[in-house]
Amino acid sequence: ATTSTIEKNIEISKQNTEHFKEDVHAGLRQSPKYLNSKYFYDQYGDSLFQKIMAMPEYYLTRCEMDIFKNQTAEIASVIRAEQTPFDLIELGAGDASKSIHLLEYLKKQDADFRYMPIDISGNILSVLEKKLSKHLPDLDIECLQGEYFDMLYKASQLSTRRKVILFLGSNIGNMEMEDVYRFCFELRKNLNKGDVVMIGFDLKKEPNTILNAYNDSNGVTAAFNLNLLHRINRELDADFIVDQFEHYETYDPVSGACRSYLISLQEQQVNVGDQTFHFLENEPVYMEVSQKFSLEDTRKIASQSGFEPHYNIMDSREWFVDTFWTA
Ligand code: AVI
Repeated sequence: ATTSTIEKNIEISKQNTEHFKEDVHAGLRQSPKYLNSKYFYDQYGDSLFQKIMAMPEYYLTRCEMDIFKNQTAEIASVIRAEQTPFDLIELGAGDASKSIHLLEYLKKQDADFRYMPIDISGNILSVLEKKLSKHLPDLDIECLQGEYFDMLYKASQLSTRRKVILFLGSNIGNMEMEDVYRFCFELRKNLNKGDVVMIGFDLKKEPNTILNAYNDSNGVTAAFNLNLLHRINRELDADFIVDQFEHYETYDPVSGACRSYLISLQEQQVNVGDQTFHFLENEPVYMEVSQKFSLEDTRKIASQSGFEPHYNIMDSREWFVDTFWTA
């Protein structure tokens, strides 16, 4: 890398840290206190999430894997209904463990496409790029690190081909319901008529099955939440005593919201950079929502944001749906 790219990267990393600090400060001033789960994914957070995906309780990955492994031809025929070249853009690609089956299939079919994974984590993107260059050396790939809409805009500047957007793993569930609507509306605005989106939604089901997926007995999900406090300590010069917080999970079968909290086990003060926050004993810090949906919810979200619901593919137990909407 040249001196100017190194300087540019240092500048970007400084700006990211500044945003992170502003978000943490603002969140801890709110009532209830709040930390945004998009910051879970530093290097250790990525590895904990990989562990979560491999847990027997975390059924989501296996459900969507079932769809990607066993209904690949169906997925390909929906996204290739129009036989024109396309950009396959994956929002929050992670290690692409599911979409890799689709990529393989499309390559075998000799489909004309470029794969553009977008992720907030530069760490996971470099892992992904290495994995794909080994596994699918002929794949045309362009990794984009950053926020979804910034990178979607960048993707549009790089090419004018038809877009197929993948947003898998019920990542959409990590938004509050009103943000889900706002997000889908914004997504539609960034697409052209005929573009396709494929979104994975985790469906409402037996409540304990859902709760257990986020409250595993080995404490991996707890460590995943608590890791954000370690990250804040390291990156924002903070002094959380991590042992003084406990993970607490809830699931409301009416609204479909599964929410995680960290509970302060004692009254305490925490410094984050130049600001001090006061925690009461048993005060919750709201960390994350993992929203569960009905099929009716997904149709409503599509039509209210200007998409045409087109096709649904579910796993064999009907616990998870990948919906296809056209712009
Ligand atoms: C990334 N996201 C879809 C996960 C979920 O299921 O909400 C994040 C997660 N949080 C705890 N376990 C998994």
